[in-house]
Amino acid sequence: MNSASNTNGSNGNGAAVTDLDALVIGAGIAGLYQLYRLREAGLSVKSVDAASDVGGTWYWNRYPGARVDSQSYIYQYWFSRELCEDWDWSERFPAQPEAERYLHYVTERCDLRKDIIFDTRVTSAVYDEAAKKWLIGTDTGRTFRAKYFVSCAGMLSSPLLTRFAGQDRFKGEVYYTAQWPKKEVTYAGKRVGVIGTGATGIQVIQTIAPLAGHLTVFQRTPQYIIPMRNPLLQDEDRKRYRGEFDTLKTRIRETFAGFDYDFGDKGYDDLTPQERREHMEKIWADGSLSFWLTTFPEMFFVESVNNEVSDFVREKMRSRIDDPALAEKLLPTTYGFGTHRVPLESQYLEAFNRDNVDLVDVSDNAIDGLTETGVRTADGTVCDLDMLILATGFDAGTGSLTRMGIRGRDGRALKDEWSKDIRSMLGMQVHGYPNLFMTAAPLAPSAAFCNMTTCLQQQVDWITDCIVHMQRNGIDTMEPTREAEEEWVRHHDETANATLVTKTHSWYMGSNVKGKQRRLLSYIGGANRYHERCDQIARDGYPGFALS
Ligand code: NA7
Repeated sequence: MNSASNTNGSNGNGAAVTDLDALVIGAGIAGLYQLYRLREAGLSVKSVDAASDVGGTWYWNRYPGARVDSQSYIYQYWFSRELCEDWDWSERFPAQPEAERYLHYVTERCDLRKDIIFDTRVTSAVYDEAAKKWLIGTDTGRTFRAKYFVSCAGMLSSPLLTRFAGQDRFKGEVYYTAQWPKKEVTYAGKRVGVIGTGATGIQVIQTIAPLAGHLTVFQRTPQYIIPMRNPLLQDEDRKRYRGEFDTLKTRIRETFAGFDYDFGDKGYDDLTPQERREHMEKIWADGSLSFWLTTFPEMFFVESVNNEVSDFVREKMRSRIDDPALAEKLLPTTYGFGTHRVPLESQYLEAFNRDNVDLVDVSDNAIDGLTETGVRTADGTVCDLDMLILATGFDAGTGSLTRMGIRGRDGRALKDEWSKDIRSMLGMQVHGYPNLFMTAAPLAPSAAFCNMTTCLQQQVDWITDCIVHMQRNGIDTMEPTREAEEEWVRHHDETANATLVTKTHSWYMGSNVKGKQRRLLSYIGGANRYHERCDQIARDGYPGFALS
């Protein structure tokens, strides 16, 4: 197999160019694995990352309370039994430091660090049609030329930072959850404000409520939540999941959402009201995302079923809030349970029962901007603060790719094309961008409806197989045909539009970013069905793709 890595060309401006077979963007879960797989396949490959170390999501999101919502023994790599044998997960749902340590462990064990270039952000990636290669520029001035350009830049890695008028004027401390500093942050005696009550904001709020002098939570949309059951893992637990390594490895690719649990055999209509209640109570007690992803499939399609589940969750939530008036603010009523990301939590609602925590409802009294001293709402009230924490979300799916300056055949720009129409083939390639491969990109199962590590590894495996196929068969370029891409987009939209998910405002639909096209970003037809389809395409010699 061809393998070449050298610095022997120039980018036309006289600067040296590093020639590679493949450049991988990102050194998070997907990027590390992609680097490993391509290197094992004999390609010359490097990874670049804007961060100063490995970890991706778990590098940037080191905010207080950051934690994985997938079970640790599911949230891991499956390519090596030894990695699993030699790593002891300490909790059912690991906190950020442990997830980050795990990725460091894999990096060292697989000797990946030597092929990763840190503190380097891609600023341009232009396809050279004559050379059939990508020329990739970075903010450090370093340039790469590669046949394959593989983005593992993450689905939730482009944070929405500037959200409010006068944001620079605030004189207190400001922290962004997605760019949390490594230094210690203290809350004692301080008036702290948190804007955002998504999965991130919830983790922050429940963690710092007992630490802050006073905490003010600015909530625009209340969340349905599931209490996390998070026991410490014992030796017998670790022995059990290690013993099930092969079974689990197969199982997670066969379920709807890439976990070890799945919908049961009986649907909603097969059960009596009493049985439905028992069914919900039983899954609720598991304290995991299974209540969202396995209770009733009908919940995603049928409004009456969704209402019943939503009522159940609201009832559970209400019982934990002391003040009935506060409960009305904290209980979601304008959308159905599960139609956007359901966070797991620990003592989130109890935080609002504390004397030092206030909720400011900004749903009909919007945040107007920041002043020197705090947050001003539309009614003119200013809430004075010493510290403001912004947990205001991401330009999901598209953001990490559109900011890279990607230009494909005929000078087309991905940013322009996706500003009008977010399209892809299986979420892994885009027509007009030969040999650009993507993980966690729009129209594939991802954070929304799939355990991230399952989907990412499946995509990396598929991409690697494509690249190996091309290398073995002397194929220079691969890109989806317009027709095949159109067919995938249609299937994706039909599947999405049959669900209630497309009726709810959230980052899933891109509606959290002004002007962004409203299209479900993640494929909701099932990670298992998606996986089968991808495999079938590979087995059939890649129909729907132009290989030349
Ligand atoms: P999310 O889920 O997009 O949450 C962002 C939060 O910020 C959400 O509560 C927003 O309210 C709120 N927000 C954003 N802009 C404003 C303004 N202008 N005023 C008030 N509130 C605002 O991001 P997360 O980081 O929590 O989670 C992203 C994913 O990361 C999560 O789903 C997991 O998969 C991991 P809104 O709901 O828009 O009314």
